[in-house]
Amino acid sequence: TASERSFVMIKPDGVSRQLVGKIISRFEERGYKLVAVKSLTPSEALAKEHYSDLSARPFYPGLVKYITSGTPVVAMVWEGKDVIKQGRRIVGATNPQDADPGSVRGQYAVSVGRNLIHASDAFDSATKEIGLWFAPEELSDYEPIAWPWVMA
Ligand code: DAT
Ligand code: MG
Repeated sequence: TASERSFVMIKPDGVSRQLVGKIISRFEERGYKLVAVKSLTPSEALAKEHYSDLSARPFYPGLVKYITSGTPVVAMVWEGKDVIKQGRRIVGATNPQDADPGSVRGQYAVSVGRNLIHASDAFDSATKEIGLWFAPEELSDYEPIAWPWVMA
C-alpha cells in the first residue's frame, strides 16, 4: 500500500527502562513520519478498549493491569509506505523469545508479558487504535524535509 498510518505505543516497561529514544529512533531513522506523540497513563477503560479483542484470553486482566500500572506509556502515530507491516517487523514477534534479534522485542525483551511495545497489526485495527488514543486535531499533517527522497 501507499502511505498509511500505524498506532505504536511504548508500554510502561519501555518508559521505565528508558528505551523511548532508542525505540523512536528506529521508526524515525527508517524514514517514517511522526504524526502524533504523547505520554500518558491510560485509564482502565482505555486499556480495556484497546485490547478488547483479547478480553476472553486468560492473560487479559494482567495485560490491562500492566498497561495501567501508573508508569506512563508513549502513544504515537507513524506514517509512511507500508508502515503497518514494517512497524510489526521493527517491533518483532509477540513473544520476545521468538523475535528476531534485530527487532525491538528481540533486542530488549525476554518475556511476552513485558514485551515493551505495541504496533497495529492491520489497517482496520490501526484506524480503530488511532481514533481511540488520539483526537483528530492531535494528528499533524506536514512534510518532513527528506520525505520525497524516502517515499519515492
Ligand atoms: P501483539 O502485541 O504482538 O500484537 P497480541 O495482539 O496477540 O500481540 O497480544 C497483545 C499483547 O498481549 C501482547 O503484546 C502481550 C500480551 N500477550 C499476548 N499473548 C500472551 C500470552 N500468551 N501470555 C501473556 N501475555 C500475552
Ligand atoms: Mg496485537
